Amino acid sequence: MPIERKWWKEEVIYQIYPRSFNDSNGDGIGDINGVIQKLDYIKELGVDIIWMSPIYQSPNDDNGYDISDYYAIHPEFGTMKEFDTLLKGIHDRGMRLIMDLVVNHSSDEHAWFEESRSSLDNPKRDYYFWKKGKNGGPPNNWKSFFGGSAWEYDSKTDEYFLHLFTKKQPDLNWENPKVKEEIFDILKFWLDKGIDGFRMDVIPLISKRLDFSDTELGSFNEVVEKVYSNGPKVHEYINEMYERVLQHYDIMTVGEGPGISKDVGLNYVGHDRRELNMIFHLDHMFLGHGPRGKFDPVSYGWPEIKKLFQEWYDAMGDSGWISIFLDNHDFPRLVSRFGNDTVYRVESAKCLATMILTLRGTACIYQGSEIGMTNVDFDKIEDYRDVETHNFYKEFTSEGMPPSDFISLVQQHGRDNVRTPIQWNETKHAGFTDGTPWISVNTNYREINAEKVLADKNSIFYWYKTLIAYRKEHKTLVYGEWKVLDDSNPDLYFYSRKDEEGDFIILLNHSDLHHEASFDILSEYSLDLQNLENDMVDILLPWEARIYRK
Ligand code: ISL
Ligand code: CA
Repeated sequence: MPIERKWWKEEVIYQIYPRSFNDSNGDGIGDINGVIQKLDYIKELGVDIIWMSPIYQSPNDDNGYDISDYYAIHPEFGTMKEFDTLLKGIHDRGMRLIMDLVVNHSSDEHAWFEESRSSLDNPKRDYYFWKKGKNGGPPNNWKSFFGGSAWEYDSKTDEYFLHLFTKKQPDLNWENPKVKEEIFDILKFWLDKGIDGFRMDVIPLISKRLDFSDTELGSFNEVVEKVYSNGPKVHEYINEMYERVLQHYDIMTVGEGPGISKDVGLNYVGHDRRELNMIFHLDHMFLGHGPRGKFDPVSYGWPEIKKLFQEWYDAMGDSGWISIFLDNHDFPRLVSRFGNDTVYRVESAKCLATMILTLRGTACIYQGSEIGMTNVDFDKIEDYRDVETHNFYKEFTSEGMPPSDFISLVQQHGRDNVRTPIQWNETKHAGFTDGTPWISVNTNYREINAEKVLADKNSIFYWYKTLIAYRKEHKTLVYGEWKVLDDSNPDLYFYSRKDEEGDFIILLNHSDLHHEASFDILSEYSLDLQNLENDMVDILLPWEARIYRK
């Protein structure tokens, strides 16, 4: 069967982390009106689909990924009326909006949980997972993603509740049909408002292994994959969501997939599955995570990254679909992690952009990548805001790690690297706010900002714009077969995209070195795009990217 053509395969996603995007009223927090003010900027880039991280009512223990009312906009972001204006502004510009759906867990301040915890026989008790302790401790040895036990004791009823994330994010019990009804109602509410789909937070985690047995696995990633993710009823639940709700709308869904390996990916996105349209698999994001996760790093390089891209391409075949991305609000800035954010910042940002927009999968760009924003180097724990960073700081330093050692790990791997305010211009606080930003602006904002890239036709911004337009013009880059042509040099990525409509070769140099590139086949092609000025046909400059066409 030929690969199916769908708008959500062709369009490009741009992720907004609203807290850090643009503050319109001087309270230091990015907001809906701030996004509205920048819609023309987003449109200028040429992207089609805006994914907004959560803007619902939330105590903000995990910046909105802990929702206390799924039907309300958090006042710090604005009002429902402003949301409607935003949605209209997006649609008027021919773009779409997808919202974050966080229904593996709610906030502990959600009315459901407040009732649930109030007594053993409360009708909402079974909205969450409550268990008796074992040997004076929690029911099992499961650990939370953010450190410590995944169980929290509640003295009121002398039981523990499950929270795979922070203790303010209790896991919802999808076994309970009433919970599913509540969730389907939430979906319908937002879809009926006219949004264009959902990014589904940790969706493979929604079905639990109900024996809650201890795990003997030593690495956290393995625990996620084999114990937390891909539970026995996960496909039943997602399929039910599809049959009951999703299929009735012209929308897209992308599941965030911690624990979804290439071996089970198609179960979520195979074209006949009636589940999700695509997944953000995290395999390449989790590269470098040691047994205890990101703050326990191990080394890796391009060979491992390329191997994963190959495996996922092979696993999806023409049936399933993934998104291609190199960072988001949970992982370091792509140019700092995969590129060179000092000497070759611009070159490497463009080179990585070329990869994102020429592999097979829906390209997803995280806010600030188009400016070339980098990681931050805050050196005090007080400068960080992320609950993950603070929890692991306590855990690791209490075990004896010197605080400065932990901080250097955070500077490389922490989530606040991507959560500093967007650098709009060189005025105070980078033009993000007239007040005091909720998290400090990266000190490099005078050098790196939107105003600067917009004024320079050779900037990263316009390279993205060119690539996005090029990909739209040449659908072969969306649907065409992908083939690695020569894998002998680990610093080079050399592949083709081909179908009956077109024939392309992409040549990328992922390194700070010059490399020879005398491939015979290139003589049959003409050079269409190149990220740097270089007349030497057979020599690639550091981080050079070229697109050839026949
Ligand atoms: O960043 C990670 C931990 O180091 C990832 O494992 C991340 O926690 C995981 O991918 C799930 O992320 C999603 O759910 C979390 C939320 O904190 C993240 O922001 C969100 O993307 C809980 O809702
Ligand atoms: Ca604000």
